[in-house]
Amino acid sequence: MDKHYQVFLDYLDKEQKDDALLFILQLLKDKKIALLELYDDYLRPALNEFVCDSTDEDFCIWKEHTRTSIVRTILEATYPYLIEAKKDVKKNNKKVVVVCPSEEFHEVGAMIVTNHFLLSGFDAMFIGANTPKHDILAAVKSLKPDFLALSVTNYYNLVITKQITEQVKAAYPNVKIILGGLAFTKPGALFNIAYDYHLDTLEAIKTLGGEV
Ligand code: B12
Repeated sequence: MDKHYQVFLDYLDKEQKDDALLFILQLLKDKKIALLELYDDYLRPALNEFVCDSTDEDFCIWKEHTRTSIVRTILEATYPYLIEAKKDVKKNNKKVVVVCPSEEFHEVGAMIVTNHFLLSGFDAMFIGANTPKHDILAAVKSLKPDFLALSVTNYYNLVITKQITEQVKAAYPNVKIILGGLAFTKPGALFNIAYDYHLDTLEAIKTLGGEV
């Protein structure tokens, strides 16, 4: 394991929010890591590979919540680096709206994916977690994006996802639908859903950014 990542994990394990944030800011300032490395090699595994070694479920839950909150702070606090990085990105003049449907509270993946879209040349906007169908349709109506990207983690949110995609396709047939997130890794998850792209790697966003 990378030595910097190990230091970062130690801070997270002890819920040392200030140390974790300052450490990451220093790594970025010293160019020891790049922004995409931060997202993919630090923040994502810190959450997805989190193992709680206690048998006390309540203890594990608050630890997971605190860790998520620290990761969110780091994502927001490093946004100025994204603004800088975007200056060197060739724009493709395509707009993408990223959103999580109602009841989908897992938002860190969607936030990171939005930043990947931005760094791949898209004009990208994250609307939020737990967004009702009506509000997603209203956003599509007024923002007129080229793409609607839905981030879904929980399998039980596939039902509402199907409804959203059908209504978007019926009302705005030119809007291309991108699906991504853990829920779509379940076999058969994409069956019967109206979509244009299912992207399962972040590299695929970059490829799409160059093609459209
Ligand atoms: C943090 C977390 C939470 C937090 C979320 C807080 C927040 N503000 O986001 C809280 C505490 C709220 C939470 C709640 C729950 N959680 Co939870 N949670 C997690 C955890 C630990 C990390 C998720 C995360 O943020 N990962 C980091 C991001 C960066 O990774 P990612 O989401 O995978 O996203 C990447 C890719 O999937 C992809 N991607 C994602 N979206 C998109 C979209 C597009 C368009 C594209 C191209 C790509 C893409 O790119 C991303 C970046 O690399 C996972 C563990 C795990 N192994 O996934 C469980 C996990 C996702 N949770 C789970 C469960 C069951 C729940 C609860 C039901 C628990 C409960 N009993 O209360 C609730 C449900 C809440 C709800 N209604 O949504 C299960 C889901 C199982 C399933 N698929 O159904 C997991 C897998 C835990 C487990 N092993 O059982 N959770």
